[in-house]
Amino acid sequence: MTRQSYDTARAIFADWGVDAEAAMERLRAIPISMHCWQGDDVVGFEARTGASGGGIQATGNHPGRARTPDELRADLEFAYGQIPGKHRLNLHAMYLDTDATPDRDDIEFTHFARWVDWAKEQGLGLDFNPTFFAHTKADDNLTLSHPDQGIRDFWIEHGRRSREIAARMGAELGSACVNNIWVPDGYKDIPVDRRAARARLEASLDTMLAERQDKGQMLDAVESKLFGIGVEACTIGSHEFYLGYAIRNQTLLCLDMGHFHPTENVADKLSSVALSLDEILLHVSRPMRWDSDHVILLNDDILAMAQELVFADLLDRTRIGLDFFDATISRTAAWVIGTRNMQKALLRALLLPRAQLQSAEAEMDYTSRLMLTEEARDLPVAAVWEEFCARNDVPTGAGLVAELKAYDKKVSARG
Ligand code: RNT
Ligand code: ZN
Repeated sequence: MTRQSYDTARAIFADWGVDAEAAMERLRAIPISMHCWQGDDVVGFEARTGASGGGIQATGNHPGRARTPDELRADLEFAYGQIPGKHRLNLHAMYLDTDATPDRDDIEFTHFARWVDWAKEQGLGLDFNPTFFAHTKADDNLTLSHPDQGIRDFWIEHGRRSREIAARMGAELGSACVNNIWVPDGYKDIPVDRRAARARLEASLDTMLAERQDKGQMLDAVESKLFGIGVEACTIGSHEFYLGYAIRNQTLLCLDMGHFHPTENVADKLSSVALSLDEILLHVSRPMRWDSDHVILLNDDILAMAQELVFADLLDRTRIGLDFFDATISRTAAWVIGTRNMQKALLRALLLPRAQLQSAEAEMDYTSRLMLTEEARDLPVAAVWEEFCARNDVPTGAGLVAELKAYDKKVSARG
């Protein structure tokens, strides 16, 4: 597409009362927190002492998995190079970069210092997550709610240290680091004392979060889930559990799009939870039949999410994180396509004739609302996206495909 088609598109949007320049400017200022774990199939870089395979599984055997922090950083640099704008990296505690071999209750900032130096160099913000899975002490699918006090204490210490690391990351980078807590805790078969398990989880979280951290440096977030493999009957950290917890403790609530019943509309939840919470964290994902973590497509779910963020004025109160991992395709292509899809969805939402749509609805003129939403689908969003990419010096179309393929080929010789 050429400059001319952008100018035409801009004029078409102007006819609809939409300022394409303002939309691009807004989009440019929305950081997406890209998750490190798509790059290596959620394996991490721990010395394998306490580590175990349990918890989260990526499926597939596409060649080119990053095996070291240096390989992962190289892949990330490539990926960010194909994504317009400045973004963030979401690190998990098991991605430490050190010759030391600390167990999870022994991690410190120094084990992540190389990531921070690199983030400074690249102009990236960092987010963080304690890792409560892939460890022998999580093999029962019980961590912070484990009946054994010793195991709970081990994980509390891990979480406490993660918060300190996150705070230091935020301080070093001058941008608050979100520290997101997700635990796999639950029961395969029907429990008889859900209350006790939830009381233990709450008490552990309270201890873990007791130390005050500067909100300008780090923000706590808690992530709920409906069910997981091996915990079909009961997840201790359910949606209701964490919604209440987040409200009582003024943490962020993390809504993962794969963590609800497949017919639930996660976009619909934003305006409700926002009434009781200052900030929200999203894990944008694509569940297929269950929490399968497929690469996000530019589909209705993602468009609805983006539209809610824009129309409910939630962009400034929402941290957009991604959470998907597919090991059957190029991992770098997965990052790039998924992240760009989130941006495209946001651009599409920013380019909708919001004032007209909202006033039609307020006047109960649902016919106009329908006409507008459906006619707006044909607006030349692609020309604006093309222009946005050109201005940000990243390829589109065949050029992008060639870049993604070449990089995938380059890393395919990795063992
Ligand atoms: C698991 C949660 C969690 C993880 C990451 C790796 O179901 O979605 O967010 O995917 O922490
Ligand atoms: Zn998640």
